[in-house]
Amino acid sequence: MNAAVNPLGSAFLALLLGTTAIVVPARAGTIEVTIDGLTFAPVEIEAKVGDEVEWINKDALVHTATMKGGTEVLVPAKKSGRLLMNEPGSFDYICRYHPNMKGHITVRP
Ligand SMILES: [Cu+2]
Repeated sequence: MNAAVNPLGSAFLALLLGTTAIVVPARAGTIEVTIDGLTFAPVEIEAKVGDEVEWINKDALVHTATMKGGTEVLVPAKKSGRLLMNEPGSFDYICRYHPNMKGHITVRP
């Protein structure tokens, strides 16, 4: 292992030096949550910072994924919506229109 050729290492260095840098985590991925019959599935997901969560709405109703604190993704009927996980933490969310719809995202650093 040679730290000098680690691309993340140089990104961190750029950050430390105050250079404008867009850090793209090496293994960013997409975690899919299906909405079907007014239910998020799976209810509990785990992501890493830099991952996106995609909600895929199979219902003929508009839904949202609304986090405590205000971040909200609109998920139109038969369409999908995405959100970049840019901070670690533990987030409960609901659908604004159907508050019985509940989900949870754990975002690891
Ligand atoms: Cu809804």
